[in-house]
Amino acid sequence: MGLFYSELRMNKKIVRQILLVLCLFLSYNGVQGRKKLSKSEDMELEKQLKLLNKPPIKTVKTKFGESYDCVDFYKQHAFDHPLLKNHNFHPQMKPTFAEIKQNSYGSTTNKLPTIWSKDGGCPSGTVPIKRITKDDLIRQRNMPPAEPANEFSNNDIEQKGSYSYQFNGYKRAIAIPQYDPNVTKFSGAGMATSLYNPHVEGQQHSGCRIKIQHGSDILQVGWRVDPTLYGDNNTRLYLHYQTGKTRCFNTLCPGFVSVHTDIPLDMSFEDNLSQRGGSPKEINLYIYRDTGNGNWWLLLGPDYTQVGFWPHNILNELKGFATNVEWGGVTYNPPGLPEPPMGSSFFPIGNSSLDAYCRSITVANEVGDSVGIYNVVVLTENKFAYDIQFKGLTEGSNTITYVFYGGPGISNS
Ligand SMILES: *[C@@H]1O[C@H](CO)[C@@H](O)[C@H](O)[C@H]1NC(C)=O
Ligand SMILES: *[C@@H]1O[C@H](CO)[C@@H](O)[C@H](O)[C@H]1NC(C)=O
Ligand SMILES: *[C@@H]1O[C@H](CO)[C@@H](O)[C@H](O)[C@H]1NC(C)=O
Ligand SMILES: CC(=O)N[C@H]1CO[C@H](CO)[C@@H](O)[C@@H]1O
Repeated sequence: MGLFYSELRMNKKIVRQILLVLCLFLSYNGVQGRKKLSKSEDMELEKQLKLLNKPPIKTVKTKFGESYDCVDFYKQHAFDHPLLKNHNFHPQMKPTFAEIKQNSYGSTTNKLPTIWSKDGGCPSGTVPIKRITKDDLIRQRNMPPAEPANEFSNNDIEQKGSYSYQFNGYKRAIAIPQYDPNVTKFSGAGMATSLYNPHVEGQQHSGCRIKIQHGSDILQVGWRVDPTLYGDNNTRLYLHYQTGKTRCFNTLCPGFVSVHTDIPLDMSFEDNLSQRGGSPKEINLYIYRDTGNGNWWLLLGPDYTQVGFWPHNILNELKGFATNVEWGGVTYNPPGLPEPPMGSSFFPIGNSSLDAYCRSITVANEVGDSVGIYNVVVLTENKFAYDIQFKGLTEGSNTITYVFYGGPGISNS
């Protein structure tokens, strides 16, 4: 028995080493490939860069030393979308929401971080955009396929309990609202999420998000550690939308219209991360549909700062309401490599200072009123790697809902 196990371990070790060598070889080839770009490939990249990078009015720096271009509102890449050619948007645009109920009380609420150096951020009438480099484009060619778009229903989850099959490399630990006949159409969702920096390698990524969906239209906002997307291991904000054959992150393809001069969609949270056992650092994230015109807004922070919106006319099913909402963690591992850690990298035990969480989860109903969610159904796609639990905790005179999620992934040792 002992021999068998140690042999197995040995084999695993060898396999891992082979994989590692393969990876190194592949990435070495990648670097070589970079030098060997054919002339036409190179020209294609230059063309893409020219489309993506608009001439800046000014370039500013964050306190972490990253540069952002301040791009004239009207020149942003969003407006290269064929359906936005004749838009009448302007930098002072505001949504016309029914009042959003302040539902994110609690002692750990943070103000939105200021990310700019002491020289300040972008001037009004502009939006901050990270300049894309050729290396970014080459690296992003290795982005995995999008997360499968199946919509979980309460029935699916209750019947199957825990999915444990390989899901195209994606693993989720998520909560969805329990079916409520009074709220079947959603015009938004929100949460406060604690910020962590799970360790990822190679093409793995790990994060947490809100996802709202109707059929094959999906909008997401969250944070993630994703070196393939970002070229570093920082915990960063991300947006993703998919509709028809279009799927894209942040402003890498046209669609999302930024209005805020201070908030880049890929902003780093590197000095505002939670340390396990300490008081959690978090950010409030909301996606709300403007009941007036059907545009979907991204709001951020405890004051619902208006960052920008997905115009309704670039969407299909989400021209109307969402039929599904998810909160929770997602990881990706390329085939043959282990699952990375998720959240705080530990299985949740129901303590907000030890576990990663989504708290004060809300939806907006058909008429746009924000509704706290007190009953959810939870799903873990690999219960050996990740777990999730839902809990209401009394804090002062309030009950705060927590979706605790996370786990170590499949350990490498
Ligand atoms: C749905 O709304 C009706 C009428 O307001 C109410 O009586 C009922 O309790 C609600 N159902 C649920 C599940 O909340
Ligand atoms: C991210 O972290 C891994 C593991 O520490 C490291 O191997 C890799 O070089 C880092 N990637 C970047 C882009 O910094
Ligand atoms: C949660 O964890 C913290 C840090 O370890 C500890 O101080 C606190 O007592 C725990 N809370 C509960 C309710 O167990
Ligand atoms: C939102 C938040 O907590 N922001 C803090 C991030 O960290 C910096 C430096 O530690 C603080 O100055 C911010 O207030």
